[in-house]
Amino acid sequence: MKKVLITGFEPFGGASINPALEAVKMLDGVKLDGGEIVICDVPVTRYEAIKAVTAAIEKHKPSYVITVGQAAGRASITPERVAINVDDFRIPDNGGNQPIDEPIIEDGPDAYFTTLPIKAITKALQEKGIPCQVSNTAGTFVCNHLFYGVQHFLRETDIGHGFIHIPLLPEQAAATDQASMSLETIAEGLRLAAQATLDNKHDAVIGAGKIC
Ligand code: PCA
Repeated sequence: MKKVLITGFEPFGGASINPALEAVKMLDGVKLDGGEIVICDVPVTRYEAIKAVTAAIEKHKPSYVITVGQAAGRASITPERVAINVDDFRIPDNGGNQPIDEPIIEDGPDAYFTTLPIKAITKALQEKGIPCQVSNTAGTFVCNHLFYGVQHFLRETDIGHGFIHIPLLPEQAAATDQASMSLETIAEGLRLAAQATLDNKHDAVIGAGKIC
């Protein structure tokens, strides 16, 4: 039985909740067709985040890893295409770190592409009525940092990994004009993403390009 490790970030920036962690907690032990979900929680702290996920990879020995974080303002679930080798933190992380234009891995490649079938994932969610779009930037904060660091750790393995950003919960967005999505929809979207990952060894050829 293949394991899919799905990880969720803790709250950050003074917030008391992170929908990534809440959704991932709902998926612990969930059975998939041909697999099972295992989870871990991740501190929003430079390098500690990478350490938490690589320790969980060593413990669970998954076939696939899906790292998940909150992206305030996004209206859909967004599988990320690319991680870049730069930390440029607009706010301090939970450890008080605020690097500006520093590499994540000294002498690492400029970028890593996802090794998840993000077009197939996007199609699977859209077909179930869950808003989902490929994203071409994971930002330059701890989410991109984790995405890059885990890709680097897995670079010589056949373990697939990618990052998915999710919207705020309605209660987080209630006093703002930002988009939101219910916890149940986010969790179901992540479950479908894990299933689509197991089902698609090769990604679907579907256009998701953007003109700025
Ligand atoms: N979102 C932040 C870090 C943790 C999280 O859930 C980000 O997008 O970088």
